[in-house]
Amino acid sequence: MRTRYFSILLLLCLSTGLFAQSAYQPTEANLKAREEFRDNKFGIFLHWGLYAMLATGEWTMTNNNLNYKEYAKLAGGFYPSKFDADKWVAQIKASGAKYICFTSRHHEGFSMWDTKFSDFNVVKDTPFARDIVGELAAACARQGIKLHLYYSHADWSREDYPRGRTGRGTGRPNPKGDWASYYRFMNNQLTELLTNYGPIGAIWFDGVWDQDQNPGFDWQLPEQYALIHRLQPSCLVGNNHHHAPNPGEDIQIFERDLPGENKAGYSGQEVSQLPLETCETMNGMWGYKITDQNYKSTKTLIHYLVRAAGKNANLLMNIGPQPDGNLPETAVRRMKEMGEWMAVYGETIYGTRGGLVAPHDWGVTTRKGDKLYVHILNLEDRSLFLPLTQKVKRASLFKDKSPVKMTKTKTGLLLDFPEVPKEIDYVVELTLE
Ligand code: JFZ
Repeated sequence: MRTRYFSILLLLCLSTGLFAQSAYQPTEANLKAREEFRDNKFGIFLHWGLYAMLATGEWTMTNNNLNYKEYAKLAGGFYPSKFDADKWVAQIKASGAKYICFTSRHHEGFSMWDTKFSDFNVVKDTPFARDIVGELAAACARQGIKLHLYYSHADWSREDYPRGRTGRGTGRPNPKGDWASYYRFMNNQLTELLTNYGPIGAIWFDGVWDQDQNPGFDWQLPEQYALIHRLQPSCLVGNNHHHAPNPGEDIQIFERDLPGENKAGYSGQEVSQLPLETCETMNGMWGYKITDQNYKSTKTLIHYLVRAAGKNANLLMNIGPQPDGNLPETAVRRMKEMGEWMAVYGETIYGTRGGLVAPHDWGVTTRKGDKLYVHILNLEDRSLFLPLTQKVKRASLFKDKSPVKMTKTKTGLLLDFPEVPKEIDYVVELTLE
């Protein structure tokens, strides 16, 4: 009887992944890196690869069923003459972002660094012949900003990658691929990235969803994650799989939606206790798209960042660099304007955690030490009620520290303003007792 109970328990544990969960114990260094990640709040995502030359986004290869051997010829013309890693990093730092996440290899399969494990890379296969990841890593180190690396699990060019839901029309023979070979290849590449380029803040995986329709497909993620943590214990593992986090992951990623929301259709998964990050595009596409000038306004971008912070999440805002190596002018301007705002209000964002009042349409709250910052983004009244039961010592306008009238009620706190808040973000600073 006892053994039967035990085996049922064992089965339950195995099936819920409990055992696997307890197998991963993040190191002290990793836990510290997670908190630093939370404190950083804002990163810039860069999608750059051969697809930039086609200027229709990073999915063109599969969307247009481009043959992988034809596609590979793009490399022979890749010469981004304006590329200057230090200039990029300076432009990005001006936004107030604290990290850069760069596509080391996207689904097209082209490696943006000097890899020994595939000739389809920026050094061996292009006239440019410069190690872009290497130059970016050096510039980041020089200018004191963290580098994260996006790494695609899916690959539309490699013959050993088992055929998935996308990239079916790229002409690769052998739909079965050779999983053992592909898995070894990925781990070799990850080892290179985590050995030759200094500290990497995170590996940002994407593409496991490509095998969603192959039941039983095993990505062997736990071993891959363990490899990363062995090489760099403070490197955070994140995976854009659109599910609740797996064991071995250090951050939870959301795509185009804030945690708990699902307008884009990629979310709906539960929100975990891990550090959260949500990625969004500055225009409508991740990779460079020449016809897409539909950039979000600076106000919209700041609101996105503030709302993310209020939900305890980081914002990873994307830019698709041009084929000439420059960042699009509008993106650079938006970053500069966000940075001007952050220079004043960064105190209410960096190092904060989601506040004591739940996010609302009017705005959100962020918290740091004894301060609660009330970010009013969209209010049509001259007063705001906060269902806040903590004792508040003082209320003032963050910008000039002028007092804000507050009235305690039975159920919370009522704030009164001289006029309806009109600013991008009207920040009231509450000092808690
Ligand atoms: C993924 C990538 O495919 C995309 O190119 C970009 O890198 C973004 C940040 O992440 O977005 C997805 C992921 C999954 C699907 C679509 C887009 N999907 O399941 O169809």
